[in-house]
Amino acid sequence: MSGGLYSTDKKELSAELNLKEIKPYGDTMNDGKTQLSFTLPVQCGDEAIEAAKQLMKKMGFENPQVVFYKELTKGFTFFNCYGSCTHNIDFTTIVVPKVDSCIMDMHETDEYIKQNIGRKLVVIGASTGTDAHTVGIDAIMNMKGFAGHYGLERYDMIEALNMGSQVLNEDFIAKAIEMKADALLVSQTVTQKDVHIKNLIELVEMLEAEGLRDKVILCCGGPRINHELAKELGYDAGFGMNSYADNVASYIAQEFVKRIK
Ligand code: B12
Repeated sequence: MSGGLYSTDKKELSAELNLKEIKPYGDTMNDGKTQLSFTLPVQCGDEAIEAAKQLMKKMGFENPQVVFYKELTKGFTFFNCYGSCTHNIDFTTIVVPKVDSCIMDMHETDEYIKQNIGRKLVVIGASTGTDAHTVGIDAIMNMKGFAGHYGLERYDMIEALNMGSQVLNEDFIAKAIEMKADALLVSQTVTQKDVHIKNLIELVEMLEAEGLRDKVILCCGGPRINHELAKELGYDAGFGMNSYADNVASYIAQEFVKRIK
């Protein structure tokens, strides 16, 4: 039977969705409802709340509401706010550069390396520079892995070394030379004042100076890294949030095979 209540609702909802003009969804299509939080460097009070609302209007939110506020410390107020976004995006024109490989699981990648390369690939990873965050690189490399995805140390056909955090670029390169690394994995979490950009570029320049850049597959990753940025900085591939060992292992194996062919 067609035209029941459920199918009518569905039809109405899909009729309202216009991919050329998408905006945030709260409980009704196109309502623009958004939650955001920020801190203003002003004394907590009514004037601070009014300032937050006026700022939201300038950001393009209708009906701005402060639903929570708290003094962080003297002279600083934190806000949680709701508002309706007045802007929209043409989703049909979005193009995002992506790592060009097909994602395989651990067993498939091991088998692929056995069949197509015939030896273990040597992969070294580190969180470099002043960055002390280890959880990201551990998620990719540690034997137990992350979110149900085994890390590179568990792969039969990958010899993986995780150097940990705050590894200087020169020490990273020295280890790469010593172990004859096929791939280098850099993790960067802190992006304040673009420290990651400086550090990532420095590594590329140092590898070039050593004549090593073309001899390794160079990848970076982290919560604020994406493939486009990685390419811009001179890396072969970049991996962001929700990436796993499967993604990077598949890429390295397939890229290695491309290069030897
Ligand atoms: C835990 C933590 C810490 C711990 C780290 C402990 C440790 N052993 O790692 C400690 C307390 C040391 C710490 C310190 C600091 N932290 Co901190 N920290 C965090 C926190 C809460 C979680 C990070 C985390 O573990 N995520 C979980 C992992 C699994 O996710 P991930 O890193 O994104 O990794 C995934 C992907 O990105 C990807 N990936 C990551 N790396 C790589 C690499 C490759 C090759 C590949 C393929 C993929 C990949 O794969 C992973 C799995 O999907 C975040 C906030 C948050 N909720 O994210 C802040 C956060 C990262 N920290 C922050 C800051 C500012 C700091 C400090 C500067 C604070 C300070 N003023 O001292 C210091 C920095 C010290 C330093 N020199 O680096 C900020 C960074 C802001 C920014 N944009 O720069 C955050 C976002 C908090 C915030 N909202 O302000 N921190």
